Amino acid sequence: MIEVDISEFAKKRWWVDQFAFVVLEKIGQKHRHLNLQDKEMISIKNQAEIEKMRKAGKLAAQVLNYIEPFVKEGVSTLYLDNLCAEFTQKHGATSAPLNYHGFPKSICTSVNDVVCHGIPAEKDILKNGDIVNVDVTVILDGYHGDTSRTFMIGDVDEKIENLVSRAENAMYRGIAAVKPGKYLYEVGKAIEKYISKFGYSIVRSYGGHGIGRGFHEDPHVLHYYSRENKIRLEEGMTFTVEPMINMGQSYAVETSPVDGWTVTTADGSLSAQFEHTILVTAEGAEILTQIK
Ligand SMILES: [Co+2]
Repeated sequence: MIEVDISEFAKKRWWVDQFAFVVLEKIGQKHRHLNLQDKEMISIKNQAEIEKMRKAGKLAAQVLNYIEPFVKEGVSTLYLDNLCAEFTQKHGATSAPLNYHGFPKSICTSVNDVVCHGIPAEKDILKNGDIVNVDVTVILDGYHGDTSRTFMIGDVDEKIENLVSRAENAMYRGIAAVKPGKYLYEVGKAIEKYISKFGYSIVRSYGGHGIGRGFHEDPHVLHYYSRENKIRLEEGMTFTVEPMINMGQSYAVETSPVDGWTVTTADGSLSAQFEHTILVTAEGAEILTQIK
């Protein structure tokens, strides 16, 4: 009878659905990957992973707080590197930059016209009026926390002070644009809208990045407006917002042919940067690298 056939079919369907449900549930609990355009693989962190990200983020923030009073006129950037490395180890973590694609130190120290990836060195002594970005990334229990701040040494010219505080504001504007359902390009759009009125430029060759088990995961986060970042934000995504703002009108940068790392502004103008690791939440963004 037809009725029997239908119920048999329905039974089979039910088992297929159950099986699919259980599998999806398992994947969801473990680690869900979203397949987006350009085959970008953005990991969605589950609750356990988020907890680990919070711990790693908090430690990275603690390293910056710890180093702040040492960032003074007369100290070498290598001294800061040593202190940060020691503090990180003491807290059961490792410094992610060390040996990352051959990077030789534990933190990045980028002074004045250095945009990013400056290598700490004994000969690099901080002077009155300098600015220096200290970029810290720790790995704690397998997860990364990445944050940076630009510090001012002694008496800094008012113009430079403005650049630094606006770079920080720009980062917070970008973070404030994060919300599930919105596109990632809103971050760059908000930063660009704010920065454009000062006659500065936003570095394009380097951006923020997804972060988690990996130091640099998808997506690549642009700090200027571009449809390339037409990626729908979802709860559980974790990435950095870290605009590099150049005082000059050109966003062009150069990488040192000598060390292969140090990135400077092409026009020699100063560059400032702030960075936080954030989690996309139902309400917006939770800053993981901030100690409340
Ligand atoms: Co970063």
